[in-house]
Amino acid sequence: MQKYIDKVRNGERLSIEGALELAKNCDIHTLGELGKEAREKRFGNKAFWVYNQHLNFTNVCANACRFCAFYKRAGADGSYTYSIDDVRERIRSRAHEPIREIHIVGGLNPDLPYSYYMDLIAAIREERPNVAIKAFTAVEIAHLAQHMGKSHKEILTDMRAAGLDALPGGGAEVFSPKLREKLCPEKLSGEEWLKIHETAHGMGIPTNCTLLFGHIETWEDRLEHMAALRELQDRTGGFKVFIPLQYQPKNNPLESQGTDGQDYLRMIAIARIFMDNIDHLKAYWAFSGIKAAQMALHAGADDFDGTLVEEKVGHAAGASSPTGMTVAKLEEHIRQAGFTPVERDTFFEEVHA
Ligand code: V47
Repeated sequence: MQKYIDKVRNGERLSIEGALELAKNCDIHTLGELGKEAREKRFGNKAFWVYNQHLNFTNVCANACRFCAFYKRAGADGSYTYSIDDVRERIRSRAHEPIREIHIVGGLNPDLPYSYYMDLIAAIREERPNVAIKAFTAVEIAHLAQHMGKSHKEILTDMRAAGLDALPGGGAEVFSPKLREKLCPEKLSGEEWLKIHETAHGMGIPTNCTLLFGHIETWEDRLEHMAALRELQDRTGGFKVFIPLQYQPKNNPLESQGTDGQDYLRMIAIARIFMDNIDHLKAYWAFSGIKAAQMALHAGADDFDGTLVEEKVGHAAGASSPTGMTVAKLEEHIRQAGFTPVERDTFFEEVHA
């Protein structure tokens, strides 16, 4: 074990084997310290946040993922899809706020035409010419490619022409084919998810990446997933941030109780030291809870996400954090944890208002 600790301290890359040894056997204090040292080397005492607005445009979804409590079948009670006018209204309702990013994720609604995706982006661009639009995951790109007979690149080209700036990291779940068979058999494969992100990177479109953890996966599955992301990042450099998404266990058919605080901190520390080529690591307070996210800043995370307001995916599955936060609160939580809040944009450039 000591040889792996030394490797991390010397700035050397960890193998999957080394990361597994630390993840399973290193005490939490040493592991947290390694994560904290690595984040301090890059960012000192800074903790980043973004002024963003979430938009979950539909909960209708053709993929019945077993971990998901957000999706509804078309026509089912509680199902919804925003019209383009609804979207405009939601964007206008916060026009007085200095929002820098609109983050858009939703279900895979098979009734939405190709034009909906382009019109949604274009409408937001018209309402808010200066925000960054981070919209749709690889799941929608794969679906549209299949149904329109277009390539991933053609779809991303159309989206970019409409105003798309970046892709969120959702839909990655866990890449292991065996686990995907159990968790989300209808969803695109891990291989296709990676291909779509590689295509986006090749076009100069930055993307985020995620791992859904804390359900039925093992540390081996987590490391295999992170190794695939690290390998792609070596080739493209296009990932802006890695977000470990802590599984929320309520209101879904997956029989897992979810994970605990120590496992969350271990995940953050291992992500920081294993994924040495992805600069930023997000403590996503909406899923982890605010207190755990504050602790995550001490274990390797450097980003506290943003103001959100409309977070439906995690909350449908029992997340008990607020669904949104004022800038004052966000900064207070970061300061309370002992860090200096720094506003950033979607591309992780610091914003000095
Ligand atoms: O892909 C679904 C996850 C993701 C549950 O890129 C669940 O900045 C936990 O992608 N428990 C969508 N997670 C959210 C997403 C995201 C969120 C925040 C920031 C960014 C970013 C991206 O939510 C899905 C899935 O992995 N999810 N159900 C659940 N029960």
